[in-house]
Amino acid sequence: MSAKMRKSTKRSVHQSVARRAVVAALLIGATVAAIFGFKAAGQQQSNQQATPPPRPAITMVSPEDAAREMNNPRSKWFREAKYGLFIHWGLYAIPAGTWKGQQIPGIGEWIMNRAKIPVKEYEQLAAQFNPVKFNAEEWAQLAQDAGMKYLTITSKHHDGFALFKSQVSKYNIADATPFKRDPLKELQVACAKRGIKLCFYYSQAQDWYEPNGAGNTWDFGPDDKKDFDQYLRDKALPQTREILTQYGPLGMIWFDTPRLMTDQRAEQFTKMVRELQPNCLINGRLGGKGDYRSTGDNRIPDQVVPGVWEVPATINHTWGYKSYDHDWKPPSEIVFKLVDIVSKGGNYLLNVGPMADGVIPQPSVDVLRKVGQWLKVNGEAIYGAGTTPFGQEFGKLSETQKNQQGQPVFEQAKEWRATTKPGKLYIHLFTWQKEFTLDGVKGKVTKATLLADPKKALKFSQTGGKLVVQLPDKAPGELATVLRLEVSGMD
Ligand code: FHN
Repeated sequence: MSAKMRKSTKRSVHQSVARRAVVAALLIGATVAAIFGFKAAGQQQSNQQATPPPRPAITMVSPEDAAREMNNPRSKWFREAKYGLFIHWGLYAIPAGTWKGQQIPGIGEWIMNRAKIPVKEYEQLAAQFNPVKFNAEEWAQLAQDAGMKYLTITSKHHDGFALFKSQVSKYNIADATPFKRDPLKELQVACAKRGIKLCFYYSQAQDWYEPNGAGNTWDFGPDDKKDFDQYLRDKALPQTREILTQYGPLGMIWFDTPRLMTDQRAEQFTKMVRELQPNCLINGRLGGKGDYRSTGDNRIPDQVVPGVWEVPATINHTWGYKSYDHDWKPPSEIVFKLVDIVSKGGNYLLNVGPMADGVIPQPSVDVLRKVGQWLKVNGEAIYGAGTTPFGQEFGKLSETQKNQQGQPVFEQAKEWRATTKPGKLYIHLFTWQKEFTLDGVKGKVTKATLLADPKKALKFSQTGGKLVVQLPDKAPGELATVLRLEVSGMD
């Protein structure tokens, strides 16, 4: 890449990052509010002056609990996988963000809630849902081409509509739509063929279709007047049983927004999962203890976080399809985020929102495939890789900028990141220079190569912990370049 091209790529990445930062801030506020059921900062009443402290990206746990997460044999595949495909698909793909001619603000799959659509109206979407272009093979192939090792799809989102054949509720794709097929069955077959772990998202608490499910106050009144246990007993638990028994071994169940969930209620789900599928993971949003932790949506911690965790993230600004959200993150940003997350110890669960006809929007497909090509060359530095031994590359607390609470803002640096494997150090370079200098190297570097050109040994010199590597004049590709260092005595 020429210096001019690099400059303009860098500029366009920065511009799009800045533009997206504003929307992301709004999205984070809305989704945090969605999970915990309180008003986001922008929705505060005017007489409430105090700004709540920013929520941390992730809940930290004790070193003992982090070690427990890491040593859990059930999560071995997940710790190695690092990168998964999230799919939010359901009836909300039909309105696609617009209801009765009005664009409804917020995330697409929340349209029923945001527009306060009565069940009697919303449920009529089922009669129109006929995704004849849905092709499980294509979706699973996309995940594979993208280098994603697991696929997590909404078996039932908050709108209460099941994307699978259910005996528990007729409000499901096989019984209530002209489509009649069971996409989850088809995905089971397509994923198994490709060795992709199939995982199901299931909204255990919010169910806006059910009088006693959490969340639908416009049809059914306040949540605290509901018989939530009746809803769990008659729908959420038996449907969880169905997804655990109808689709072969699952990688995980991804529960979400644990409103009204108590330890005791969560325990009923945990017990069922453990009994029916002892190897199936439980994510961190059930309401009790899961096998790992989720960060807030689109929240990447600033530093290494010990333990097992995952960042659920959007590729534009919605999970469910919205016809007018075209602000796709470019491949350079997705690669950066993937590397950043892996270098800090997490997994990246990146979402696409298929349209109502069953097609995944082409721009998102293009981005995923581009990142997949990068992973074909550089996957060695991602899959099963450990955290950075450094930390200085993440950035630092600002000396001038403060947040609303008066705390210094973290200024993220984006030049490079590091991941590790036994005897190997991988330096992911996001900007190019002819010489790369690294301080604080432990052990002795014996060889330096680029994953993109592994046969060519690079010249380097090491003095104590300071390493200087001579790089080629030009970066070998458009996206990050990975420098592979073989190191003795670093572990
Ligand atoms: O309310 C949901 C939202 O619709 C989406 O499913 C995300 C994905 O992490 N989870 C909740 C908000 O955090």
